Amino acid sequence: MKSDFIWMDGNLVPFADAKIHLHSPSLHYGPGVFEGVRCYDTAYGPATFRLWEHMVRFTRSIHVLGFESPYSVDELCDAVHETILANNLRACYIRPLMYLEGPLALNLAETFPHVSVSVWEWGTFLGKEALEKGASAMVSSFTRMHPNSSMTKAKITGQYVNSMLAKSMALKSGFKEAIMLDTEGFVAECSGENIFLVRDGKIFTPPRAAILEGITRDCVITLAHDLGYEVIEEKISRDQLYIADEIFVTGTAAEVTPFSQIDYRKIGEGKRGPVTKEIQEAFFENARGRGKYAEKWLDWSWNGALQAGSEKAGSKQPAENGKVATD
Ligand code: PPE
Repeated sequence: MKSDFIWMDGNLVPFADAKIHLHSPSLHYGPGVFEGVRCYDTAYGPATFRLWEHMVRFTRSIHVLGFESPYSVDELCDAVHETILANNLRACYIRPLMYLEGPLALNLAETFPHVSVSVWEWGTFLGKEALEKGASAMVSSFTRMHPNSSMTKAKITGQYVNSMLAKSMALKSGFKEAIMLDTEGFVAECSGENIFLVRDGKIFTPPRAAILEGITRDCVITLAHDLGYEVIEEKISRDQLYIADEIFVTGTAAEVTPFSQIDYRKIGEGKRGPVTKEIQEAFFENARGRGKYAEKWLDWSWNGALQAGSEKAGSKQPAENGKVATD
């Protein structure tokens, strides 16, 4: 997770100097906000994937916590690109973070938000093998937070204690990931991924109220519709997972990863199924700059410095909103 520089409130700070005070309320009580974004090395050079949407979600998470972002979405996108360029990376994971400084009290009113952007090289999240063979998961005994005690639409740092408890227990028990049920006992999401199941050629996924509205989830729904699949958002029970033909999870870190086994039960054929394969391929095709949505989802307008010498660099012009203009 190391890099040369971290962006902190407008300055590029050497990695070793990127420090905050021990008395940050974010450290004591957990009020902070983060995002996870990827930069792919594409046919057009390094390109950030749906950065605009991630930064909109970042500012909305800050808003849910009761603050206004000190930076606009445009400024945050620029900060991300500046940080990738400073670290000279072609493909990386991007971690924007909002943390607080101010008095140590259970009162957000007197605290002040700061923003940082870190980047690092991060390969396949659940293991390269899992992309084809599938990963194993367990249904966690830790319940996903109630939407009225934690704000599931926001990526609030403290809420991830719930995810960490579930994932650590799953790993210790020999599984790769934890599936979490909501307070009513229906399937919500994984510790850091949304979940889909395929049954009789139809795709099902839990409704949005109690989960994070994943941006990869949105990509997958779009791609699945294009491929002719019906995608149904409805409550899913634990045993509906067991009898699914295929299960896959989606997330910026996990991308599109099949689950081959849940709670010691084989799912479908016990490996990546045909629908998952189709969707996964469509996802990676677009992420690598070759699919129908590449121009909409990727932004490579900023990569000139990293792309010197490449034929395709600069072949697309940045639009006014910072996204890539279409032909
Ligand atoms: N649910 C949760 C709880 C979640 O944290 C993520 C992202 C998702 C769904 C998928 O959202 P999206 O990335 O927009 O498709 N989890 C991030 C953090 C992972 C981590 O281990 O850290 C991520 O994938 O970047």
